[in-house]
Amino acid sequence: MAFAKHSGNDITRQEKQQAAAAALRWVRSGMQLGLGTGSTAAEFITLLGQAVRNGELQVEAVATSLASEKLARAVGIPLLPPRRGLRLDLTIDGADELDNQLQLIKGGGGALLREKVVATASDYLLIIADASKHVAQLGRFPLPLEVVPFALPWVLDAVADLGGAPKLRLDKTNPAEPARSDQGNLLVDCYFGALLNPPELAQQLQQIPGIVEHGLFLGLARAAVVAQADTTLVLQP
Ligand code: ABF
Repeated sequence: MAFAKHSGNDITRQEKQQAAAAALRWVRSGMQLGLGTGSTAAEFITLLGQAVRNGELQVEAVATSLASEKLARAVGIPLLPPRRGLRLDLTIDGADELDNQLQLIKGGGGALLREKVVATASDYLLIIADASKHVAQLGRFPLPLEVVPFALPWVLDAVADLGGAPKLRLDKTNPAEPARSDQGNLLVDCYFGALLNPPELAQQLQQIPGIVEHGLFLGLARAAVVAQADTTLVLQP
């Protein structure tokens, strides 16, 4: 009997779906939700849409990217516009890396600015991830920055001075052009290596004018569901 050879991608896809399904159990009708960005968050949005369409859940949501907004509309999730005083009960989002203290690197999908705005407006940020995202120490994944175009040369100098080996992210479909965030800003990926002191690095980056946002999410996530093989690990610092 020939056994289907599971490729790494199949397993990762299964783990993403597993984490997304686990996160759905945290949602209650009446909640105002934040919807994350990336492939794991997309799995969650799709599952949530099914629950909304079949009447299991009544929720409203704010999306963290135009892509997630488009998907949410397509699957029937009612969307909320940002407004003063709006607090979200729960935001479910992915991450590029997460450690045991729930310090995160995010922004590989280019949505770090809206993700951090929505995470900060949320009472509870739940991260969903496949096993490959869970690391002992942040830094294997390059740290994304959102940068105002005018400031780019000076930001590249300042990040290089910090030891960050900055690289301007190019558009995936047209590499002759730089990638753009939903806000039209540029994205820079910084190779610092292992991050020995994420809070200190966050402080240093926040001093550089022209950096709109960085991808270190510290003290924002309350829990994470990490799917590994056929189990889900719930991390709560
Ligand atoms: C998003 O989730 C981004 O911050 C991050 O890059 C991405 C991870 O994407 P995926 O779930 O596709 O691995 O929040």
